[in-house]
Amino acid sequence: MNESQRLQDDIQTKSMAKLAPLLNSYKLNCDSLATALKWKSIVLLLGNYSSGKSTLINELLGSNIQLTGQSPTDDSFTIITSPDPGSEPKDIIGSSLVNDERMPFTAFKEYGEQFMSHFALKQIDSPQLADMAIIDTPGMLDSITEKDRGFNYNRVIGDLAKLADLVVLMFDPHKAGTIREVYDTIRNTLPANTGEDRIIFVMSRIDECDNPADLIRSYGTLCWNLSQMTGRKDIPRIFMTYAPDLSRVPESMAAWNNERAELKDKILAAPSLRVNHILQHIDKQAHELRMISEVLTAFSNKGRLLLRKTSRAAASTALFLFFFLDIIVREFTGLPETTLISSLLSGTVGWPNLLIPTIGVGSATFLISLFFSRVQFPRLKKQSVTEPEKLIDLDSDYRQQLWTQVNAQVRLLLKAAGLKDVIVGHQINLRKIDKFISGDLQNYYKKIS
Ligand SMILES: Nc1nc2c(ncn2[C@@H]2O[C@H](COP(=O)(O)OP(=O)(O)OP(=O)(O)O)[C@@H](O)[C@H]2O)c(=O)[nH]1
Ligand SMILES: [Mg+2]
Repeated sequence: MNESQRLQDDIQTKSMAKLAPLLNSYKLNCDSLATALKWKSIVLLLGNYSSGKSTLINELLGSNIQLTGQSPTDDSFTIITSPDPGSEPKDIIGSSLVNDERMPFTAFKEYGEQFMSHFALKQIDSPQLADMAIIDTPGMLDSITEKDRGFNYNRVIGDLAKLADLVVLMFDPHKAGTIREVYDTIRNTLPANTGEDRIIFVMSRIDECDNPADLIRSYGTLCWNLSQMTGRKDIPRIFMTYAPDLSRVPESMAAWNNERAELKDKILAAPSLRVNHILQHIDKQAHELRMISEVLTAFSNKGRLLLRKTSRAAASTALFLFFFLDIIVREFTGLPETTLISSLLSGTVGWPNLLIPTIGVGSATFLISLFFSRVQFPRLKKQSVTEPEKLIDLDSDYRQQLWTQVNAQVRLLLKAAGLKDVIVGHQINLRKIDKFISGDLQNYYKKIS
Protein backbone atom coordinates (compact mmCIF):
# COMPACT_ATOMS: atom_id res chain seq x y z
CA MET A 1 0.00 0.00 0.00
CA ASN A 2 1.49 3.35 -1.02
CA GLU A 3 1.49 6.59 0.99
CA SER A 4 -1.55 8.03 -0.77
CA GLN A 5 -3.63 4.87 -0.32
CA ARG A 6 -2.69 4.78 3.36
CA LEU A 7 -3.83 8.39 3.73
CA GLN A 8 -7.03 7.59 1.85
CA ASP A 9 -7.73 4.64 4.15
CA ASP A 10 -7.04 6.75 7.20
CA ILE A 11 -9.37 9.50 5.98
CA GLN A 12 -12.07 7.00 5.14
CA THR A 13 -12.07 5.22 8.48
CA LYS A 14 -11.64 8.23 10.75
CA SER A 15 -14.09 10.50 8.94
CA MET A 16 -16.73 7.83 8.84
CA ALA A 17 -16.24 7.10 12.55
CA LYS A 18 -16.58 10.77 13.46
CA LEU A 19 -19.29 11.89 11.06
CA ALA A 20 -21.57 8.84 11.06
CA PRO A 21 -22.92 9.37 14.63
CA LEU A 22 -23.58 13.03 13.81
CA LEU A 23 -25.32 12.14 10.56
CA ASN A 24 -27.44 9.67 12.50
CA SER A 25 -28.36 12.17 15.14
CA TYR A 26 -29.61 14.54 12.42
CA LYS A 27 -31.43 11.66 10.71
CA LEU A 28 -29.28 11.92 7.62
CA ASN A 29 -28.37 8.92 5.57
CA CYS A 30 -24.73 7.81 5.89
CA ASP A 31 -24.90 5.96 2.57
CA SER A 32 -23.89 8.86 0.36
CA LEU A 33 -20.78 9.54 2.43
CA ALA A 34 -19.95 5.85 2.80
CA THR A 35 -20.36 5.36 -0.95
CA ALA A 36 -18.21 8.34 -1.82
CA LEU A 37 -15.42 7.00 0.39
CA LYS A 38 -15.48 3.49 -1.05
CA TRP A 39 -13.42 1.79 -3.68
CA LYS A 40 -11.07 3.27 -6.24
CA SER A 41 -10.83 6.25 -8.51
CA ILE A 42 -13.43 6.31 -11.28
CA VAL A 43 -13.22 7.88 -14.74
CA LEU A 44 -16.55 8.17 -16.53
CA LEU A 45 -16.56 8.35 -20.32
CA LEU A 46 -19.65 9.93 -21.82
CA GLY A 47 -20.51 11.12 -25.29
CA ASN A 48 -22.64 10.67 -28.33
CA TYR A 49 -22.63 7.32 -30.10
CA SER A 50 -19.58 6.57 -32.23
CA SER A 51 -17.64 9.46 -30.74
CA GLY A 52 -14.76 7.10 -30.05
CA LYS A 53 -15.19 6.34 -26.34
CA SER A 54 -14.48 2.62 -26.63
CA THR A 55 -11.63 3.24 -29.06
CA LEU A 56 -9.97 5.56 -26.55
CA ILE A 57 -10.36 2.98 -23.76
CA ASN A 58 -8.86 0.21 -25.89
CA GLU A 59 -5.98 2.49 -26.78
CA LEU A 60 -5.36 3.43 -23.15
CA LEU A 61 -5.29 -0.18 -22.05
CA GLY A 62 -3.52 -1.58 -25.09
CA SER A 63 -6.23 -4.19 -25.51
CA ASN A 64 -9.39 -4.60 -27.56
CA ILE A 65 -11.52 -5.04 -24.50
CA GLN A 66 -14.44 -2.96 -25.83
CA LEU A 67 -16.32 -3.43 -29.09
CA THR A 68 -16.08 -0.52 -31.48
CA GLY A 69 -18.10 0.27 -34.60
CA GLN A 70 -19.60 2.98 -36.73
CA SER A 71 -23.25 2.67 -35.74
CA PRO A 72 -24.46 2.78 -32.11
CA THR A 73 -22.47 -0.20 -30.90
CA ASP A 74 -22.81 -0.50 -27.20
CA ASP A 75 -25.88 0.07 -25.05
CA SER A 76 -24.23 -0.95 -21.77
CA PHE A 77 -22.44 0.60 -18.87
CA THR A 78 -19.17 -1.30 -18.54
CA ILE A 79 -16.78 -0.81 -15.68
CA ILE A 80 -13.27 -1.82 -16.63
CA THR A 81 -10.71 -2.35 -13.91
CA SER A 82 -8.02 -4.75 -12.74
CA PRO A 83 -8.78 -7.81 -10.59
CA ASP A 84 -8.00 -7.77 -6.86
CA PRO A 85 -4.31 -8.50 -6.24
CA GLY A 86 -3.67 -12.22 -6.61
CA SER A 87 -7.02 -12.95 -8.32
CA GLU A 88 -7.68 -14.00 -11.89
CA PRO A 89 -9.52 -11.52 -14.13
CA LYS A 90 -13.23 -12.24 -14.42
CA ASP A 91 -16.40 -10.54 -15.59
CA ILE A 92 -19.11 -9.61 -13.12
CA ILE A 93 -22.76 -9.11 -14.04
CA GLY A 94 -24.81 -6.07 -13.02
CA SER A 95 -26.99 -7.86 -10.47
CA SER A 96 -23.87 -8.96 -8.56
CA LEU A 97 -22.32 -5.49 -8.74
CA VAL A 98 -25.31 -3.80 -7.13
CA ASN A 99 -25.20 -6.30 -4.29
CA ASP A 100 -21.51 -5.97 -3.53
CA GLU A 101 -21.14 -3.81 -0.43
CA ARG A 102 -17.44 -3.20 -1.14
CA MET A 103 -18.33 -1.31 -4.29
CA PRO A 104 -20.14 2.00 -4.55
CA PHE A 105 -22.98 0.74 -6.77
CA THR A 106 -25.52 -0.63 -4.29
CA ALA A 107 -27.83 2.36 -4.78
CA PHE A 108 -28.07 1.51 -8.50
CA LYS A 109 -30.39 -1.37 -7.62
CA GLU A 110 -33.24 1.10 -7.76
CA TYR A 111 -32.84 1.41 -11.54
CA GLY A 112 -34.23 -2.07 -11.91
CA GLU A 113 -33.67 -5.19 -13.97
CA GLN A 114 -33.39 -3.42 -17.31
CA PHE A 115 -30.52 -1.35 -16.02
CA MET A 116 -28.81 -4.28 -14.35
CA SER A 117 -28.84 -6.23 -17.59
CA HIS A 118 -26.99 -3.29 -19.16
CA PHE A 119 -24.44 -3.00 -16.39
CA ALA A 120 -21.30 -5.12 -16.02
CA LEU A 121 -17.72 -5.13 -14.84
CA LYS A 122 -14.82 -6.47 -16.89
CA GLN A 123 -11.50 -7.16 -15.28
CA ILE A 124 -8.26 -6.91 -17.15
CA ASP A 125 -4.70 -7.22 -15.88
CA SER A 126 -3.46 -3.72 -16.39
CA PRO A 127 -1.10 -1.79 -14.13
CA GLN A 128 -2.95 1.45 -14.96
CA LEU A 129 -6.14 0.06 -13.51
CA ALA A 130 -4.75 -1.03 -10.12
CA ASP A 131 -6.25 1.99 -8.40
CA MET A 132 -8.63 3.13 -11.07
CA ALA A 133 -11.73 2.04 -12.98
CA ILE A 134 -12.93 3.37 -16.31
CA ILE A 135 -16.63 3.31 -17.10
CA ASP A 136 -17.62 3.06 -20.75
CA THR A 137 -21.21 4.20 -21.26
CA PRO A 138 -23.86 3.71 -23.94
CA GLY A 139 -23.55 6.31 -26.67
CA MET A 140 -26.04 9.11 -26.34
CA LEU A 141 -28.75 9.11 -28.97
CA ASP A 142 -31.29 11.44 -30.44
CA SER A 143 -34.26 9.25 -31.06
CA ILE A 144 -34.35 7.10 -27.98
CA THR A 145 -36.63 8.10 -25.17
CA GLU A 146 -36.18 7.29 -21.54
CA LYS A 147 -38.87 4.65 -21.83
CA ASP A 148 -37.09 2.93 -24.70
CA ARG A 149 -33.96 2.45 -22.62
CA GLY A 150 -36.05 0.91 -19.88
CA PHE A 151 -34.35 2.92 -17.13
CA ASN A 152 -33.72 6.56 -16.41
CA TYR A 153 -30.53 7.13 -18.37
CA ASN A 154 -29.85 10.64 -17.11
CA ARG A 155 -30.30 9.70 -13.48
CA VAL A 156 -27.88 6.80 -13.90
CA ILE A 157 -25.38 9.17 -15.53
CA GLY A 158 -25.91 11.63 -12.67
CA ASP A 159 -25.23 9.00 -10.02
CA LEU A 160 -22.13 7.77 -11.83
CA ALA A 161 -20.89 11.34 -12.27
CA LYS A 162 -21.19 11.84 -8.49
CA LEU A 163 -18.79 8.96 -7.98
CA ALA A 164 -16.36 9.94 -10.71
CA ASP A 165 -13.10 11.80 -10.16
CA LEU A 166 -13.07 12.65 -13.83
CA VAL A 167 -15.84 12.85 -16.43
CA VAL A 168 -14.68 12.77 -20.05
CA LEU A 169 -17.30 14.10 -22.42
CA MET A 170 -16.61 13.11 -26.03
CA PHE A 171 -17.97 14.47 -29.29
CA ASP A 172 -17.06 13.81 -32.87
CA PRO A 173 -17.01 16.37 -35.66
CA HIS A 174 -20.06 14.87 -37.38
CA LYS A 175 -22.38 15.39 -34.44
CA ALA A 176 -20.74 18.22 -32.54
CA GLY A 177 -23.09 18.39 -29.60
CA THR A 178 -26.40 18.20 -31.38
CA ILE A 179 -27.67 15.04 -29.71
CA ARG A 180 -30.67 15.42 -27.40
CA GLU A 181 -29.29 13.22 -24.64
CA VAL A 182 -26.02 15.14 -24.72
CA TYR A 183 -28.00 18.34 -24.33
CA ASP A 184 -29.93 16.95 -21.32
CA THR A 185 -26.78 15.62 -19.72
CA ILE A 186 -24.87 18.87 -19.98
CA ARG A 187 -27.80 21.11 -19.22
CA ASN A 188 -29.49 19.25 -16.40
CA THR A 189 -27.53 16.28 -15.18
CA LEU A 190 -23.85 17.09 -14.81
CA PRO A 191 -24.08 20.53 -13.15
CA ALA A 192 -25.97 19.06 -10.21
CA ASN A 193 -23.75 16.01 -9.89
CA THR A 194 -20.16 16.93 -10.46
CA GLY A 195 -17.77 19.86 -10.20
CA GLU A 196 -16.96 21.83 -13.34
CA ASP A 197 -13.29 21.11 -12.71
CA ARG A 198 -13.96 17.40 -13.02
CA ILE A 199 -15.24 17.51 -16.59
CA ILE A 200 -13.02 17.44 -19.64
CA PHE A 201 -14.35 18.01 -23.12
CA VAL A 202 -12.97 16.11 -26.06
CA MET A 203 -13.59 16.37 -29.78
CA SER A 204 -12.41 13.08 -31.22
CA ARG A 205 -11.96 11.75 -34.76
CA ILE A 206 -10.65 15.11 -35.96
CA ASP A 207 -8.60 13.28 -38.59
CA GLU A 208 -11.87 12.87 -40.45
CA CYS A 209 -11.99 16.59 -41.10
CA ASP A 210 -10.66 17.13 -44.59
CA ASN A 211 -8.84 20.34 -43.86
CA PRO A 212 -8.35 22.95 -41.14
CA ALA A 213 -11.37 24.93 -42.34
CA ASP A 214 -13.55 21.86 -41.87
CA LEU A 215 -12.07 21.34 -38.42
CA ILE A 216 -12.64 24.96 -37.41
CA ARG A 217 -16.25 24.72 -38.57
CA SER A 218 -16.82 21.62 -36.43
CA TYR A 219 -15.05 23.20 -33.47
CA GLY A 220 -17.18 26.32 -33.85
CA THR A 221 -20.36 24.27 -33.99
CA LEU A 222 -19.37 22.40 -30.85
CA CYS A 223 -18.54 25.64 -29.02
CA TRP A 224 -21.83 27.20 -30.07
CA ASN A 225 -23.78 24.14 -28.93
CA LEU A 226 -21.87 23.96 -25.66
CA SER A 227 -22.63 27.57 -24.85
CA GLN A 228 -26.31 26.97 -25.66
CA MET A 229 -26.28 23.97 -23.34
CA THR A 230 -24.38 25.50 -20.45
CA GLY A 231 -25.87 28.97 -20.82
CA ARG A 232 -22.34 30.37 -20.57
CA LYS A 233 -20.37 32.37 -23.04
CA ASP A 234 -16.91 31.16 -22.04
CA ILE A 235 -15.72 28.06 -23.81
CA PRO A 236 -14.01 25.33 -21.82
CA ARG A 237 -10.83 23.78 -23.12
CA ILE A 238 -11.67 21.15 -25.70
CA PHE A 239 -9.10 18.43 -26.37
CA MET A 240 -8.86 17.95 -30.13
CA THR A 241 -7.82 14.37 -30.76
CA TYR A 242 -7.81 11.37 -33.03
CA ALA A 243 -6.86 7.74 -32.64
CA PRO A 244 -3.38 7.52 -34.14
CA ASP A 245 -3.81 3.88 -35.17
CA LEU A 246 -7.00 4.49 -37.12
CA SER A 247 -6.35 7.81 -38.62
CA ARG A 248 -5.17 8.94 -41.94
CA VAL A 249 -3.80 12.12 -40.40
CA PRO A 250 -3.40 14.83 -42.98
CA GLU A 251 -0.28 16.96 -42.61
CA SER A 252 -2.42 19.91 -41.64
CA MET A 253 -3.59 18.14 -38.47
CA ALA A 254 -0.08 17.49 -37.20
CA ALA A 255 -0.42 20.47 -34.88
CA TRP A 256 -2.81 18.38 -32.75
CA ASN A 257 -0.51 15.42 -32.36
CA ASN A 258 0.18 15.96 -28.69
CA GLU A 259 -3.42 16.43 -27.60
CA ARG A 260 -4.17 12.69 -27.49
CA ALA A 261 -1.14 12.00 -25.28
CA GLU A 262 -2.09 14.86 -22.98
CA LEU A 263 -5.66 13.58 -22.73
CA LYS A 264 -4.47 10.06 -21.88
CA ASP A 265 -2.09 11.41 -19.22
CA LYS A 266 -4.96 13.34 -17.69
CA ILE A 267 -7.16 10.25 -17.55
CA LEU A 268 -4.43 8.07 -16.08
CA ALA A 269 -3.72 10.71 -13.44
CA ALA A 270 -7.28 10.47 -12.10
CA PRO A 271 -6.21 8.50 -8.97
CA SER A 272 -4.14 11.51 -7.89
CA LEU A 273 -7.38 13.51 -7.69
CA ARG A 274 -9.10 10.95 -5.53
CA VAL A 275 -7.91 12.03 -2.07
CA ASN A 276 -8.68 15.62 -2.90
CA HIS A 277 -12.18 14.77 -4.06
CA ILE A 278 -12.81 12.62 -1.01
CA LEU A 279 -11.78 15.57 1.15
CA GLN A 280 -14.06 17.91 -0.81
CA HIS A 281 -16.94 15.51 -0.22
CA ILE A 282 -16.20 15.21 3.49
CA ASP A 283 -15.73 18.97 3.74
CA LYS A 284 -19.13 19.58 2.15
CA GLN A 285 -20.82 16.98 4.33
CA ALA A 286 -19.21 18.37 7.50
CA HIS A 287 -20.24 21.94 6.66
CA GLU A 288 -23.79 20.85 5.92
CA LEU A 289 -23.89 19.06 9.25
CA ARG A 290 -22.46 22.15 10.90
CA MET A 291 -25.19 24.32 9.46
CA ILE A 292 -27.91 21.94 10.62
CA SER A 293 -26.38 21.84 14.06
CA GLU A 294 -26.02 25.63 14.08
CA VAL A 295 -29.73 26.12 13.36
CA LEU A 296 -30.74 23.63 16.03
CA THR A 297 -28.35 25.19 18.52
CA ALA A 298 -29.87 28.61 17.79
CA PHE A 299 -33.32 27.09 18.22
CA SER A 300 -32.42 25.49 21.54
CA ASN A 301 -30.76 28.72 22.73
CA LYS A 302 -33.96 30.63 21.95
CA GLY A 303 -35.95 27.97 23.75
CA ARG A 304 -33.66 28.16 26.77
CA LEU A 305 -33.91 31.93 26.93
CA LEU A 306 -37.67 31.66 26.88
CA LEU A 307 -37.57 28.92 29.49
CA ARG A 308 -35.31 31.03 31.70
CA LYS A 309 -37.66 34.02 31.51
CA THR A 310 -40.67 31.85 32.20
CA SER A 311 -38.88 30.12 35.09
CA ARG A 312 -38.01 33.48 36.59
CA ALA A 313 -41.67 34.50 36.44
CA ALA A 314 -42.58 31.09 37.84
CA ALA A 315 -40.12 31.49 40.72
CA SER A 316 -41.47 34.90 41.77
CA THR A 317 -45.07 33.68 41.53
CA ALA A 318 -44.18 30.57 43.53
CA LEU A 319 -42.41 32.68 46.17
CA PHE A 320 -45.39 35.00 46.43
CA LEU A 321 -47.83 32.09 46.75
CA PHE A 322 -45.56 30.36 49.30
CA PHE A 323 -45.88 33.26 51.71
CA PHE A 324 -49.24 34.77 50.84
CA LEU A 325 -51.56 32.08 49.47
CA ASP A 326 -52.69 31.02 52.94
CA ILE A 327 -53.50 34.68 53.77
CA ILE A 328 -55.61 34.96 50.60
CA VAL A 329 -57.36 31.65 51.35
CA ARG A 330 -58.09 32.77 54.90
CA GLU A 331 -59.65 35.98 53.54
CA PHE A 332 -62.23 33.86 51.73
CA THR A 333 -62.67 30.80 53.94
CA GLY A 334 -61.53 31.83 57.41
CA LEU A 335 -58.94 29.01 57.42
CA PRO A 336 -56.17 28.26 58.28
CA GLU A 337 -56.12 29.65 61.74
CA THR A 338 -52.38 30.40 61.65
CA THR A 339 -50.71 31.56 58.45
CA LEU A 340 -47.12 30.72 57.58
CA ILE A 341 -45.92 34.27 58.20
CA SER A 342 -47.56 34.51 61.65
CA SER A 343 -46.17 31.09 62.63
CA LEU A 344 -42.73 32.21 61.45
CA LEU A 345 -43.00 35.38 63.52
CA SER A 346 -44.07 33.45 66.57
CA GLY A 347 -41.46 30.76 65.95
CA THR A 348 -44.02 27.93 65.90
CA VAL A 349 -43.85 26.65 62.33
CA GLY A 350 -45.29 23.19 61.91
CA TRP A 351 -46.27 20.92 58.96
CA PRO A 352 -49.86 22.22 58.83
CA ASN A 353 -48.51 25.74 58.21
CA LEU A 354 -46.64 24.50 55.13
CA LEU A 355 -49.57 22.70 53.49
CA ILE A 356 -51.17 25.60 51.59
CA PRO A 357 -47.82 27.26 50.67
CA THR A 358 -46.62 23.93 49.22
CA ILE A 359 -49.83 23.51 47.23
CA GLY A 360 -49.33 27.08 45.99
CA VAL A 361 -45.76 26.46 44.87
CA GLY A 362 -46.68 23.13 43.26
CA SER A 363 -49.63 24.59 41.35
CA ALA A 364 -47.64 27.59 40.14
CA THR A 365 -44.83 25.36 38.92
CA PHE A 366 -47.25 22.97 37.25
CA LEU A 367 -49.27 25.69 35.51
CA ILE A 368 -46.26 27.58 34.32
CA SER A 369 -44.53 24.49 32.96
CA LEU A 370 -47.78 23.61 31.22
CA PHE A 371 -47.84 27.12 29.75
CA PHE A 372 -44.27 26.69 28.48
CA SER A 373 -44.71 23.24 27.02
CA ARG A 374 -48.19 23.75 25.56
CA VAL A 375 -48.10 27.38 24.50
CA GLN A 376 -44.68 28.97 24.38
CA PHE A 377 -42.63 26.06 23.02
CA PRO A 378 -45.10 25.13 20.23
CA ARG A 379 -45.23 28.81 19.24
CA LEU A 380 -41.43 28.97 19.06
CA LYS A 381 -41.39 25.75 17.04
CA LYS A 382 -43.97 27.05 14.59
CA GLN A 383 -42.04 30.28 14.07
CA SER A 384 -38.80 28.36 13.58
CA VAL A 385 -40.29 25.87 11.12
CA THR A 386 -41.82 28.71 9.09
CA GLU A 387 -38.66 30.79 8.95
CA PRO A 388 -35.72 28.63 9.99
CA GLU A 389 -33.29 30.82 8.03
CA LYS A 390 -33.91 33.59 10.58
CA LEU A 391 -32.16 31.50 13.20
CA ILE A 392 -28.75 31.93 11.54
CA ASP A 393 -26.86 34.39 9.35
CA LEU A 394 -26.73 33.51 5.67
CA ASP A 395 -24.19 36.19 5.00
CA SER A 396 -22.18 34.65 2.17
CA ASP A 397 -22.89 32.89 -1.11
CA TYR A 398 -21.28 29.77 0.31
CA ARG A 399 -23.62 29.74 3.31
CA GLN A 400 -26.64 30.39 1.12
CA GLN A 401 -25.63 27.48 -1.07
CA LEU A 402 -25.24 25.24 1.97
CA TRP A 403 -28.64 26.39 3.14
CA THR A 404 -30.31 25.22 -0.07
CA GLN A 405 -28.83 21.78 0.59
CA VAL A 406 -29.93 21.51 4.20
CA ASN A 407 -33.07 23.55 4.65
CA ALA A 408 -35.54 20.72 3.95
CA GLN A 409 -33.84 18.52 6.55
CA VAL A 410 -33.66 21.40 9.02
CA ARG A 411 -37.42 21.94 8.70
CA LEU A 412 -38.07 18.25 9.33
CA LEU A 413 -35.85 18.26 12.40
CA LEU A 414 -37.47 21.40 13.77
CA LYS A 415 -40.94 19.95 13.19
CA ALA A 416 -39.91 16.89 15.19
CA ALA A 417 -38.10 18.89 17.91
CA GLY A 418 -39.12 18.25 21.52
CA LEU A 419 -38.35 19.77 24.90
CA LYS A 420 -35.22 17.62 24.99
CA ASP A 421 -33.77 19.74 22.17
CA VAL A 422 -34.11 22.76 24.45
CA ILE A 423 -32.95 21.16 27.64
CA VAL A 424 -30.06 19.05 26.32
CA GLY A 425 -29.32 21.33 23.34
CA HIS A 426 -27.05 20.84 20.35
CA GLN A 427 -23.95 22.62 21.55
CA ILE A 428 -22.05 19.37 22.00
CA ASN A 429 -22.66 18.34 18.39
CA LEU A 430 -21.67 21.75 17.13
CA ARG A 431 -18.43 21.57 19.12
CA LYS A 432 -17.68 18.09 17.78
CA ILE A 433 -18.22 19.23 14.18
CA ASP A 434 -16.08 22.33 14.67
CA LYS A 435 -13.35 20.20 16.17
CA PHE A 436 -13.50 17.86 13.17
CA ILE A 437 -13.43 20.72 10.65
CA SER A 438 -10.66 22.73 12.24
CA GLY A 439 -8.66 19.70 13.46
CA ASP A 440 -8.85 16.47 11.44
CA LEU A 441 -9.92 17.99 8.13
CA GLN A 442 -7.29 20.73 8.20
CA ASN A 443 -4.63 18.14 8.99
CA TYR A 444 -5.66 16.10 5.99
CA TYR A 445 -5.54 19.16 3.76
CA LYS A 446 -2.05 19.92 5.07
CA LYS A 447 -0.94 16.38 4.28
CA ILE A 448 -2.00 16.58 0.64
CA SER A 449 -0.72 20.10 0.00
N1 LIG B 1 -10.77 7.85 -38.26
C1 LIG B 1 -11.04 7.67 -36.98
N2 LIG B 1 -11.93 6.75 -36.60
C2 LIG B 1 -12.18 6.61 -35.28
C3 LIG B 1 -11.53 7.38 -34.30
N3 LIG B 1 -11.99 7.01 -33.07
C4 LIG B 1 -12.89 6.04 -33.30
N4 LIG B 1 -13.03 5.79 -34.62
C5 LIG B 1 -13.94 4.85 -35.25
O1 LIG B 1 -15.24 5.36 -35.02
C6 LIG B 1 -16.16 4.30 -34.77
C7 LIG B 1 -16.82 4.53 -33.43
O2 LIG B 1 -15.88 4.36 -32.41
P1 LIG B 1 -16.25 3.72 -31.00
O3 LIG B 1 -15.02 3.74 -30.19
O4 LIG B 1 -16.96 2.44 -31.18
O5 LIG B 1 -17.26 4.80 -30.50
P2 LIG B 1 -18.15 4.79 -29.17
O6 LIG B 1 -18.20 6.18 -28.70
O7 LIG B 1 -17.63 3.78 -28.22
O8 LIG B 1 -19.56 4.38 -29.75
P3 LIG B 1 -20.82 3.70 -28.99
O9 LIG B 1 -20.28 2.62 -28.12
O10 LIG B 1 -21.69 3.24 -30.05
O11 LIG B 1 -21.43 4.79 -28.20
C8 LIG B 1 -15.35 3.03 -34.84
O12 LIG B 1 -15.51 2.47 -36.11
C9 LIG B 1 -13.92 3.47 -34.66
O13 LIG B 1 -13.02 2.63 -35.34
C10 LIG B 1 -10.58 8.35 -34.74
O14 LIG B 1 -10.00 9.10 -33.97
N5 LIG B 1 -10.37 8.44 -36.08
MG1 LIG C 1 -18.55 2.13 -27.34
